Amino acid sequence: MKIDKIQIQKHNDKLYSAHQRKVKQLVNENPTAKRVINKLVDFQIAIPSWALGTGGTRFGRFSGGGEPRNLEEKLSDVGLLHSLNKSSGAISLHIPWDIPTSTRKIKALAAEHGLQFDAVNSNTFQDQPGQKLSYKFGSLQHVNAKVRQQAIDHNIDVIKHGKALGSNSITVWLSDGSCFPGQLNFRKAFQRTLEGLQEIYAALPSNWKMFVEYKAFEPNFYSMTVGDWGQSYLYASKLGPKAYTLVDLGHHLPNANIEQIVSLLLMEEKLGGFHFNDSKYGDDDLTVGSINPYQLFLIFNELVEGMDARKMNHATDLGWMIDASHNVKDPLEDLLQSVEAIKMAYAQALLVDRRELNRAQEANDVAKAQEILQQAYRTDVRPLVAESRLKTGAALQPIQLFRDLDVRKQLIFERGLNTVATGL
Ligand code: LRH
Ligand code: MN
Repeated sequence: MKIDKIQIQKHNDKLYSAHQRKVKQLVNENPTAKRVINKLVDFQIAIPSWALGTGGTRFGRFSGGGEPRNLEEKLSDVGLLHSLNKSSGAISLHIPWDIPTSTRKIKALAAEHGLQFDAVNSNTFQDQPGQKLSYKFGSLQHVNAKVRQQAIDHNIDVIKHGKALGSNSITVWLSDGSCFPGQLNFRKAFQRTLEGLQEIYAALPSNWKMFVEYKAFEPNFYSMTVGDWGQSYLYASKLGPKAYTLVDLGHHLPNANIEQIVSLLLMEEKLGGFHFNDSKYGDDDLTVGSINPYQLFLIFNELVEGMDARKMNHATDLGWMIDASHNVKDPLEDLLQSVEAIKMAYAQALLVDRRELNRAQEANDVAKAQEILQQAYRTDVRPLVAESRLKTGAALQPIQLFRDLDVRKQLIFERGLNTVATGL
């Protein structure tokens, strides 16, 4: 299903005058508003190929119907999101869930939808049909060298798929770890994992990056072999300049100060990118900004401060990706909300008066510092995000147009009620 320019134009025409009034007021009140709008236009967020269907939990899965049945339909769904918000211009594939039938056809289809291929993801957390050796007790950490080699070969294969599609990075998330004390020799597990990552690193094309994603627990519940930012930083530092850490917001222990972690990894030039989502308890993979939008703002506040300190390009120098799973919302509406939340947090962070904040910090004026931060956070930037969409031919209110056009009903009509998308 495609949404054409006419449908978007008609939608925008209805909303234009009210929108214009709000933007004018914001631009009058914020001298940097125009700069913020232009920054938002360039800021693209990659959509995970594994989050276009209904996820579910071990207790149950309640599909909404019309889910993509193959990679072609996944590209079409991400293309649809991109036509609505012109902010989802890339897809992140997961191998083997999304092995292209024809790389040439898939590249052409992606180009047709205006999509790039962001980081490719390997999968050594499941045993595939016909797989020789099991990953039950881990992959790169495994006591059996043959299992480790199988995992190394898989990751090198994933790099090949990514290279053929025009991607330039791989995300390695290892479910490796242990569930009980005594089960694992932590030192050997680390060293074996490092050796495996070094072999994968050696297979990286010169312009590629490797993202080492850490996670505190699940599916192992006593130790994870890449369990926190420190361990990921250790691997990335020992691997070399093409290796970075990847911060999945849901992969921290409760109350971790993620914005401080981000600030330090950025300072160390070892922050590679993000898997954005939100959570209240564990790796809940909920809609970005749905539980703790202030934390998301504080993370972007550190990102803008740290990236400007290193004169980095906000849009291109880090990996901006969503990693979510949908149990009760329409997957596409959920993703539209997540992209919106990320762009709102970025816009608010761009509105922070850095000179005043620095002056307050250097004067230990704690209350003043909070006032400056919250002035930006409490600014309703939605008209600026909408204006950035208007400037790129996208919809002023993507979810409203998604519903007005009955997109889900159309997808169910085209694909049926019981289609199941590969992924989580
Ligand atoms: C692990 C993770 C990882 C993906 C998987 C789908 O929890 O965040 O990034 O490979 O989800
Ligand atoms: Mn993730």
